Amino acid sequence: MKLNAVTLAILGGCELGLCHNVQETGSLEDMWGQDWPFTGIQTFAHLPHERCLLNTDLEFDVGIIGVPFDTAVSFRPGARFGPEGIRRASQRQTSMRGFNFRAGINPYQNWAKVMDCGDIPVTPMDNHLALKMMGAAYDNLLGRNSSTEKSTLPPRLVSLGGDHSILLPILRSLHKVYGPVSVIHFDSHLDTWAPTKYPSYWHSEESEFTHGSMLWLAKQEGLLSESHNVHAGLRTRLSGTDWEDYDEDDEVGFHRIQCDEILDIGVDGMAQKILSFVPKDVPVYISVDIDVLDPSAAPGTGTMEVGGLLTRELISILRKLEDLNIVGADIVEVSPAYDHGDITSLAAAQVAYEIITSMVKKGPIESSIVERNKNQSSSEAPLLQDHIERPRKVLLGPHGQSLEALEREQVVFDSQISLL
Ligand SMILES: [Mn+2]
Repeated sequence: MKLNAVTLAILGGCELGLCHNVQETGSLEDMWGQDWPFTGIQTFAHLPHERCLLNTDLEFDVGIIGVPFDTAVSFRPGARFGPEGIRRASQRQTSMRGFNFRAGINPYQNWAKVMDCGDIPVTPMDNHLALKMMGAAYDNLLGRNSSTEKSTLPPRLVSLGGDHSILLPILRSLHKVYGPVSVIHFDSHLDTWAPTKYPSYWHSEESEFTHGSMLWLAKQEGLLSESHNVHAGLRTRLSGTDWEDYDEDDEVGFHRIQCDEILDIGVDGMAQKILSFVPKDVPVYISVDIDVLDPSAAPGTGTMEVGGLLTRELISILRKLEDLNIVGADIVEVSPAYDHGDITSLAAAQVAYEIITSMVKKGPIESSIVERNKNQSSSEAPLLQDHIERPRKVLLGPHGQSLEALEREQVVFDSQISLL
């Protein structure tokens, strides 16, 4: 009888009275290759992990990328720990039990190579440098081929934030591949505020880059579709004494769906309204600020607003958007330090799963859609020469005010403050 090491070990156990009469003949992969949800190094959904930024030859179809950056927030920081929290909360997702009953596919066992690309090691010390690093990282990730031969486009990325400002470098890099994209923005806040809406005597170019101004900045740079962008879930208080914020939001090119509307039109009505603003034949980006959920469902975030969506409602709306050409997505503003029982991170992990499902179910993006989009938009929104470095220019106010006018407004604001 030929004994292998495993059999010998078992026989050894028998001598001690611990024999279970088990004959182990499987390979090491058979015996030890399958993780439980609670074992293993915590990649997103136990997906295979590579540091994609270090291997530009690596090809994949959908990549999860962490962006642990949170130094552009106006209230509570902590979203730099979002990627870590979302990965931890995703551990009960596995390819073995990943069939999405709502969609009818298992996104982890289908045509697409889905992998966890690790994090962008972005600096917390200098936002100008951070913006440059994030842009360079996205250019790196989008500068390669998809794994499938059916696509001539780069892989699609699902970003785990990080605060919402990470959307600016993402849109800059996506613009080079797809032209202006339509943004579906799930958020309780507008995030189209001009930097002047954060008035302060103290100012630098870096201070204009925040988690509430990135969509305004994106508009100035021609990164957004002209009019096929939509906010869903809004319920923020507005500036001043009238609808000025909405007027400015119109100028940035967004349609608005208030969170309260779900009471009247329901989940299906909300989804249909989104689809009425976003054509089926354009590149679409989905950005999910987890604060679109009610604080009872997502307390672990920086700027909570009461009266939000239930997780169930958000998932249902997302599923109804699966026919769109989703070229990228993010889930941002998860701050585990404020979370309770991981419910916010859990919601974020599920949102990522639903979006990955949609990307896989739809199949590779057709290159003809991208070509048409770039040709149509070239006359509307000229490409900037350099999308990594933020243009060093004097930003005008939302109504085109001159710098002098803005300074006069600042003087008025300062005098108001001094009266308080
Ligand atoms: Mn936001």
